[in-house]
Amino acid sequence: MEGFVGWPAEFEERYIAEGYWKDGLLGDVLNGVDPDREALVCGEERLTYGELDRRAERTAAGLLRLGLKKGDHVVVQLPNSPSFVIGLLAMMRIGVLPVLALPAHRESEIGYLCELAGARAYFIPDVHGGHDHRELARKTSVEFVIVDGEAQEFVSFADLDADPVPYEKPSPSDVALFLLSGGTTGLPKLIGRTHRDYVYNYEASAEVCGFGPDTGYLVVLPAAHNFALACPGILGALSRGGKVVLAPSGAPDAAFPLIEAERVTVCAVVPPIALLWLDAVSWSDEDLSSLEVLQVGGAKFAAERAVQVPGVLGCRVQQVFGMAEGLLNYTRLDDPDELVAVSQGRPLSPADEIRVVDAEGEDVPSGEVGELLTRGPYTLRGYYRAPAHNARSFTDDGFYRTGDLVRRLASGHLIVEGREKDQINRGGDKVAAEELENHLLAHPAVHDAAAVGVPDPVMGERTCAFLIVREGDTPPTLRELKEFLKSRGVAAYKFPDRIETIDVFPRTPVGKVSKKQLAALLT
Ligand code: J2J
Repeated sequence: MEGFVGWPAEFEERYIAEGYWKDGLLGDVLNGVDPDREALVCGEERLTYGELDRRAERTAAGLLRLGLKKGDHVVVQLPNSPSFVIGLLAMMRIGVLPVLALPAHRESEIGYLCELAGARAYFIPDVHGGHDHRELARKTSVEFVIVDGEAQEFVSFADLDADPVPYEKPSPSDVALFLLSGGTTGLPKLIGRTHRDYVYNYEASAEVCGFGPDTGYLVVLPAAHNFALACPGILGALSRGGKVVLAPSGAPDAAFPLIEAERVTVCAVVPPIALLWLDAVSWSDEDLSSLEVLQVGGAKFAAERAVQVPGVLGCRVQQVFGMAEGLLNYTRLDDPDELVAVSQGRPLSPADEIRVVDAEGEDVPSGEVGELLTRGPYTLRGYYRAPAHNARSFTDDGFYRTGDLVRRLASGHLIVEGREKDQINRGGDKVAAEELENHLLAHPAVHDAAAVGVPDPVMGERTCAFLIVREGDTPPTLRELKEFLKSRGVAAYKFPDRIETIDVFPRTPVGKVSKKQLAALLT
């Protein structure tokens, strides 16, 4: 596929020979499970594996009838709903590639994604969280807009239901879907994941996390996020005959009743949700005793809080340090408590190659902090259509520069110590500083802008925008600035939480804005 960077032949041969890559396809994830078992629960809706399979097959036929074909790209922006799972399975079966946008994305992100991916269709809910996605769709120039709900002038998802037809399946080495990178530069990047690498991603994860037919997996993060989708996530649970329960959010009043009613055994959350749950048990009376494992990842979960989980929530913690780019680290279910509390886990696969390097790219002595570089059977070799960026983000021999600063223990477990990349991790939501700065620079009163993360007890970090205001102009208030970003169609999680005005930016010796010194001004 044009624009996709695959693995060199010698690595492909090795991953196949050593059994990491099999011939599986993502669209076949339900195969082999008893069709009468319960697969998916969302609100009042309950689907067995047989029903889910039929719905996916009929939707696949509907997509083909609409005119979509193998190799087409579709930007998918759906909340946690059966339509997301059905639509995704349908597309994967016929080799139509979903580009997984987040529900919070707006014109700025969606327009860019449609363009970069060359999307033929955009799949949305009618209204979600008070936002009318059809209005957003009218601003794109895709051929087809598919709406789950009231379709207005667009194609209704319900109408995509058609009698199954024969179709040509994709090949295991084909790109199956695109995930979004958290981003460090002006614009987010697309990560092409192939059938065989993503099947390995969820199957190996399901193995390490002990998923099986008795698994009740609660989805509280956006289903489009790698963590909730495939680590082991929805796909991992379905592949093992488990039950997937979709929640609208991680709010305790949404999640706790579902844990009790559906006897949920495992859930993936970001640290702010874990903290919320730790507090909420004292005032909630739901029975959470079915919960066996709380997976926490996306941002660093403090050891002091991790140790509280078993006593307060009555379940184990599993720390997950993952990335849409590939590499996943999990603490193992039988790791000693101490390691589970302090570390962010160790690599999923024996074939994951890890290097911890200094600024010169030399390996640091064991136990010291350095940048994490990685290569492996489910880690990308390049972003889609981004050759200039790829030249910086990968070493010559194909290691991905994660931008994360880690320390490696003798056991192979990693401790995340910080970040080198220009990104703010706002409770697991990633904000590329440069992207935000470019939006801020468009404000008429802003001469220059720098976005930095400020430590926050709940979110881990919040976003502070340092502004140099044009001479004679008054600085915008935080509210005005948010309104401005909203008018530019920027997702709300990227809005600054705070603004500070400053006369000049501190600079590093090479003349770059020193984000470190800026952040230090706030403490
Ligand atoms: C510290 N930083 C972490 C952790 C991710 C599972 C879990 C998370 C993601 C994810 C994911 C961290 N402690 N436990 O895709 O499948 C930061 C790192 C990393 C970046 C990746 C998954 N877990 N991080 O968060 O693509 O900086 O994926 O490089 O959104 O989040 O972000 P993202």
